[in-house]
Amino acid sequence: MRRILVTGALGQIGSELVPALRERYGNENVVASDIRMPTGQDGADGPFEYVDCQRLHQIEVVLRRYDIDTIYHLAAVLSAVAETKPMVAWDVNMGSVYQVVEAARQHGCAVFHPSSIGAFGPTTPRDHTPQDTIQRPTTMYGITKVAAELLCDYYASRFRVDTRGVRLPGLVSYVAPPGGGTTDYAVAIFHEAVRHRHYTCYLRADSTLDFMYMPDAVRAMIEIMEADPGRLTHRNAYNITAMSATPASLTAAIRKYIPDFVIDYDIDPARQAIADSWPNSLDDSLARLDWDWAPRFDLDAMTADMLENIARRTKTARWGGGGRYAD
Ligand code: NAD
Ligand code: AKB
Repeated sequence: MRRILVTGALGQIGSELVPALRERYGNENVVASDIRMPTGQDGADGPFEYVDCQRLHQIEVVLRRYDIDTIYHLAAVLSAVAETKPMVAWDVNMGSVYQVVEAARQHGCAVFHPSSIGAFGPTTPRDHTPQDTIQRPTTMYGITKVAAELLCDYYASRFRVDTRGVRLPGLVSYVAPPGGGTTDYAVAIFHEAVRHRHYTCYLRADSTLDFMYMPDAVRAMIEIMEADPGRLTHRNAYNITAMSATPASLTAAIRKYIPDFVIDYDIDPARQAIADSWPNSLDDSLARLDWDWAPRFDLDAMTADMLENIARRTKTARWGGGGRYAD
């Protein structure tokens, strides 16, 4: 049975990954941690620890206290916020991943690290972006993601730390709000469609990016850590994707359920520039070959599930300002 520490556990991914890990490995075997403290029911079904993962000692205390063997390292600053605070993003993203792999080396832990489509840049082939290709990102977020991919590979080859990871596309979910990324519109559009039948989008109608529904992403993060290491031709940063979408195609999918939904556009040049530097679609064939990765939700299935769940919760739901959406 694994004993797992999740860093940055109160964010968009951790809010769904922690319950999934607890269901699979047992509540007491999954320690959630963050630099924010849980509110309401967050983390109530298992251990929670304050861990600033820029501080090696704080990580080590928890690894020892709970006899941890696997770290899911989610703490980070996302792309849009990183462009407004590049030095903070460098410190948090690089400082935390370095302390985590170093703690893992000293304590014999495996590490999951989520990279991103943000690890690519404007000179990367945009369509069916290959697994191994040009990575010259033009954002601070992307720079930290490429460096972290390399650092995790280094710790795997140099110190035999079992580091594994995927390059996630924009994630769509209804449980927790996204944490300041370029792809956040693809979450907000569903909430605004249900509540107001109207959304003002900060990206152009034709901005094409890869997306994935959170249940698929959570499953991918568990499956890669359980994959047969003998089959893995890469340690880190497997391309994975579920769909390529635009604000216009999301709008069309939503209108099948909410025909009077209206979208208009007020372009944010900063986030548009980031989106324009990222691929249109990833080639995830190596993940499919090496560890049988396959998404279950396409655009229509995700849209139906998002709208149904948001409608169910919407009477008192609100943007949580960093917490969960309230039921
Ligand atoms: P998020 O912003 O929602 O959550 C990040 C969490 O990290 C927050 O709860 C924050 O309080 C915490 N944190 C920040 N600094 C910390 C520190 N020093 N120590 C401990 N905790 C700290 O992010 P997310 O969407 O859950 O993303 C998690 C990871 O997945 C990140 O590495 C992100 O780059 C990656 N990723 C996310 C997406 C996506 O669409 N959500 C896509 C690609 C990659
Ligand atoms: C962001 O937009 O920053 C994230 C990501 C794709 O890495 N959602």
